[in-house]
This record gives sequence, structure tokens and C-alpha cells, in this order.
Amino acid sequence: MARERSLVLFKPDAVQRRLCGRLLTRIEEKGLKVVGMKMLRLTSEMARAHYREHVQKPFYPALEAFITSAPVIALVVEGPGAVEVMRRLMGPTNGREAPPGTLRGDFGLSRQMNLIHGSDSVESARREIEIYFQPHEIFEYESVLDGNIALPDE
Ligand code: 3AN
Repeated sequence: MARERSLVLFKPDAVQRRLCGRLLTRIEEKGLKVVGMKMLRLTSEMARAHYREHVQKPFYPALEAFITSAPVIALVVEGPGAVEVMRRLMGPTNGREAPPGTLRGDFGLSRQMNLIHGSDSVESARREIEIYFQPHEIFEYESVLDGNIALPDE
């Protein structure tokens, strides 16, 4: 399985509810490696770049108001199949429908306040990571756990 990267956001509701530590623990426990992390507040321009497929939709103004309402924590996580692994860990968009055991299923009841974002494809991840991170803010490093989490070619 190819080593992939996903852009992850702990959204304003996760910061406000002080759940970021819980979310990060679950990502780390799964075995994904954090290679970038920062707190920032999205500008309107960043929100439009991030949600460009939604900008013309009727719900976009509410989405932008929410995502810019408080700081977020942005992460780049890496691992075998990281994009799909993150999607499964988060669960479906709406917290009411997300099954128990998923992050949204365990912590949320909302479609908008769904705590966490993860890229939906390797291509989106590349585009989204560039919105939030400069190349020098992403770290290539060996972890002693790497060889104990998955084989490089599995
Ligand atoms: P995900 O958060 O799983 O990546 P997306 O990209 O489909 O899901 O949606 C991003 C955000 O856009 C959602 N968290 C929600 O706030 C908003 N959104 C998506 N679809 C709708 C909709 N049909 N009505 C209202 N808001 C929506």
C-alpha cells in the first residue's frame, strides 16, 4: 500500500469543545504519523479555496461562517493508504449517521459541526495541503514505530 498524506482539520467545534487531544490520540493510536501541525484561523479566501466545490451552493455562507468562527488545528498525516484510513476513522459526514467507533459517530450530532475534516482523495490532499502548509512546515522523519506498524510493501 502506497504511503499517502491527508490534510486533516480539527474544526472550530473541536477546538471550542476541547476535543482536539482526543481526536489526535485516535489518529496516533491508529498508527498514522503526524508530519505537520499548526493552529490557525481561516480567512474567507482560505475557506473559499478549501471548499471550492461548495462555493456556489446555498449552504456555503453558513459553512464559511462556521469554519472561520474560531481557530482550527491543521495537520498533515502520513501512512499506508492514509486518505481512506482517515475517512474510515472519521466516519460519514453527518455525526447523527456516523457509526459508533468513528470519530464523528462518537463525538458529534451534526452535519456541519462534524469536528474533523480529512481529504477525500490523494489529489485533493495535495491541493489542500498547499492551502495550509509551506513545504518547510512538513517534516520527513524516521519513527522507531514505522517498521512495527506496517510492512513497506503490504
Ligand atoms: P466532509 O466534511 O465529509 O468532507 P463535504 O465535503 O461533503 O463532507 O461537506 C463539507 C461541509 O459542507 C459539511 N461538513 C457541511 O458543513 C457542509 N455541507 C455539505 N453538504 C451539505 C448540505 N447538503 N447541506 C448543508 N451543508 C452541507
